[in-house]
Amino acid sequence: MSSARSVSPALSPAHLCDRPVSPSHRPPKEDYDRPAREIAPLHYTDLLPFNILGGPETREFLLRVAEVSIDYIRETFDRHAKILDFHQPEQLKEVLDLEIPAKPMVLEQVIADCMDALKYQVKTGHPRFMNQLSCGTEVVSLAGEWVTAAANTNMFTYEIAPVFILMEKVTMRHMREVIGYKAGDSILAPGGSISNLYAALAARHKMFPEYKKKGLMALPGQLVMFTSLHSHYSLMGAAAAMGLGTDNLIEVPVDEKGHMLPSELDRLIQEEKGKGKVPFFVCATAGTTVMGAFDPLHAIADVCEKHKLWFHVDAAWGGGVLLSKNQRHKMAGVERSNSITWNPHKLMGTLLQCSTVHFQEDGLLISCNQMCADYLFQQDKPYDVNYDTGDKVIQCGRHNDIFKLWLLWRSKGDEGFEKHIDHLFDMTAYLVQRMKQHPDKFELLNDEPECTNVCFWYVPHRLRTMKAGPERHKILGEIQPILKGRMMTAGTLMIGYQPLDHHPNFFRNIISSQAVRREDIDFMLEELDRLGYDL
Ligand code: ABU
Repeated sequence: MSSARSVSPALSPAHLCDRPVSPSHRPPKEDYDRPAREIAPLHYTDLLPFNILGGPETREFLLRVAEVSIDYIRETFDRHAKILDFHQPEQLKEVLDLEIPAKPMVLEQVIADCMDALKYQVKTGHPRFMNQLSCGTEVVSLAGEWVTAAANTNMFTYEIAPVFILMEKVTMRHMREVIGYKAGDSILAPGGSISNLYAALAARHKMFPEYKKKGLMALPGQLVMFTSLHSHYSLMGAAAAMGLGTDNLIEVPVDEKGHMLPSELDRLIQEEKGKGKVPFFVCATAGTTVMGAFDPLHAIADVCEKHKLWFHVDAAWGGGVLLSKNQRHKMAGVERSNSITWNPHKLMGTLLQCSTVHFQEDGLLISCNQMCADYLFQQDKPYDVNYDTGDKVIQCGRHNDIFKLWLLWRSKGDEGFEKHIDHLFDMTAYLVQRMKQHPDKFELLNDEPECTNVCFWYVPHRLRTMKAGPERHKILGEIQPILKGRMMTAGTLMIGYQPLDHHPNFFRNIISSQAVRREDIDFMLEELDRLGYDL
């Protein structure tokens, strides 16, 4: 899709009607300025657009809701406030009124509903929320999300989202430059899993373009794809969704730090070929979900080149390191990839959700996914229809995820983002340093974390003198979920846990929030000991 299309002469500006818009439906000027009536007893019908004179009340209502959000944000950053007020589902159903009424409710109730929704919500922006890869609340990004909601548009065509489409083009080009791609194409997708799926679909399309039309009959044999044992489960989802079957996602062994072993990749590709299967796609991971390991990209690129396979990098988590001169060496070789997933809603702190996928080759995404729906993607529109990006994806509707990222990047610049990433890594280094000062209480699984994942077991008092080894790990694996339960009940700290390979449950602490300070890390270590000492 590289040929520019001309503006339809029938709709060129010279032919546009220049008659003024009739003012007949505008409210009188003085109505904008009058004080709002008390909104508590009013109903939705007193607001715009039901009441065309309801401008002041609409403004008042929205300001009240904005205040509810702002109060929540302030409390989120208050270290003395709890992260959550945990209730079991049945208890929560009792304290909340969630039923849909037959009759309209007054605006006072609508505002109270907003407050209630936030009252029991986990404050994922709290400096002591370390539970997910996406922690933190970036205020400028939040402002972007508010504006996005006000604009409430769909991202499939330039026709209805002209400014946002241009922002998407500029921001995606900038990200490709940061990656090191000379040209290419990109799209925002609903999450890293779908981004990975887009990459695998494009890879199959590149190798077997007839598949789009003819389906399985176009394939010479059973396709297989490769990813590391520690990669994200979405690769398995992609293998299932694409009709390969999960047995045809080959998991490549990793070393003890969680890096894919390129020699094993090479061996497994040859093994699968020997079975008559058709390898087409390799996914390396830059920042594995649990350990935060970065696969060796150059070595994997060499294997892909040797076997002429598509090289995808899942950097949903780790992609942010590309913005830091101190950290980007971890992704050396990424410029050799065919595609990369990179989620700004993780390390970069953009509000959820904001996931991008980038391709080295331009034109492939649209060639792979285009269905030419006549009602949306008319080719005779009065502008260059190359700006209608919606036909590049298998979705139809696409949420506007770009504005909050673009606005955040404008506010920080590349420089601000570099500081942002460096801060996260500084805090991680501090956490590891502090844990190493107390080896009796904290047993580190990755004592030199590559990303901001710090994996560890908390050791309660009674086990501190027990010999390290599988027996102690087994008991520790049973204790960590109990400690997590205590954290949630206390509401003071949230850290996720999981098993991995032969390791029983351990904590995975994530620092991806700009709010985290040394004092939060000091608090965390003390709080773990306070809550878990007697377990
Ligand atoms: N890609 C999913 C992220 C999972 C997590 O936050 O731990």
